[in-house]
Amino acid sequence: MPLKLIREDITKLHCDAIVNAANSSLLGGGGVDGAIHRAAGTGLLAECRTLGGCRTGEAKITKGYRLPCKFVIHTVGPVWRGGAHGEEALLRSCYRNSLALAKQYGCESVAFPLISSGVYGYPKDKALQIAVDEITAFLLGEEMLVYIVIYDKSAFQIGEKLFDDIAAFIDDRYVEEHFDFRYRSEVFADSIALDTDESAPLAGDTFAAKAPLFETQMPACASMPAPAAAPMPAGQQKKNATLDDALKHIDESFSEMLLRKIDEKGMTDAECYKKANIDRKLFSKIRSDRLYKPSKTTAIAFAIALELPLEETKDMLMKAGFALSHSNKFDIIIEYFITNGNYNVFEINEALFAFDQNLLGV
Ligand code: AR6
Repeated sequence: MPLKLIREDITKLHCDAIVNAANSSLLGGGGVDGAIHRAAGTGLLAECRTLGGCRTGEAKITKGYRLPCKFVIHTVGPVWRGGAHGEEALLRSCYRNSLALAKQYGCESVAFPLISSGVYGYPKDKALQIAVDEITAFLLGEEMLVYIVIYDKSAFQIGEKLFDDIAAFIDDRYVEEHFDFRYRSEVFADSIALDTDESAPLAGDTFAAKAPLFETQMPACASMPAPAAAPMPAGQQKKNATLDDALKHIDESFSEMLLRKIDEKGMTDAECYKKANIDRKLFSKIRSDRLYKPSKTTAIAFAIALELPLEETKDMLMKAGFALSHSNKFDIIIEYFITNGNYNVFEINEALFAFDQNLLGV
């Protein structure tokens, strides 16, 4: 089952367990710990007193009391002391131990705050990376719905370089779409925090130089006998091949195309839906219903899991009745990642989250 990034107060979540970023006394404190104790009431503190504290990197579980969740998993993150004091290993073990406890108690859904990233000072981008790494590694072998809860937007940072690249890519595509430069200011009004320097060269140009070429090259025909008629230009041959291919699959539904592509890529179903951040039940529905109509985010999530190039992604979306356009940020961000050959659905979701867009998967 999938990983979801959400912006919420963790104490409001109706899931089986929420994780508390506690201190080793387990007797409450500030930050998320304070919020959880306040919302749970004194019963939680009374149970915590019986636990004998908790060492850094370890986790203990209690009931949820007045919280909407069944359990609270208390874990103690490391205090950031520059990174050379075993902080990373300790933070990883917070996630591992908490997830192991959630599994042991039969939880189907669990929500994490960004442990150590507040009072304990762990750099937020690193803390997020570790959370995503550990949770996705766990989900490869388990069925659980795991949330990473981002409380305030400023607590969330994707790399500055990535943010700037995507912002520039959006800028470039919007400009392309709206063409007339008089519209640029309106376009910017709709962009989120795109503090682009108008006098700087458009970063889209830089991007074009970096972007990998996706179209497959036709085999060279130098050694073939000279044809009687003038040879078809390579571009035309390529178009015909694509057209032939498209015509062959013209009646295929979204579900059929998905299953065919999974076979062609030599993937198992589970590899595909996990990579797409889609849960097993939804995948089964799509598999068993030839005419299933997925949401746009689901359709794209599968195209990403299958690592389809842009044109095939568009074909697949079309089967579900959607298109990618340049007049919407979500679509442009997807295009950015595909043309950069980055098919990591979790990294894409981090970027979509940073730009306030819907996330891929369920
Ligand atoms: N829901 C979700 N996330 C929250 C909430 C909330 N209600 N409140 C804060 N956060 P912190 P730490 C986020 O400081 O760094 C306590 O005093 C917050 O934005 O709660 O592990 C304990 O007793 C941040 O991103 O935990 C310990 O002494 C994240 O939760 C110490 O702080 C973690 O911030 C633990 O420090």
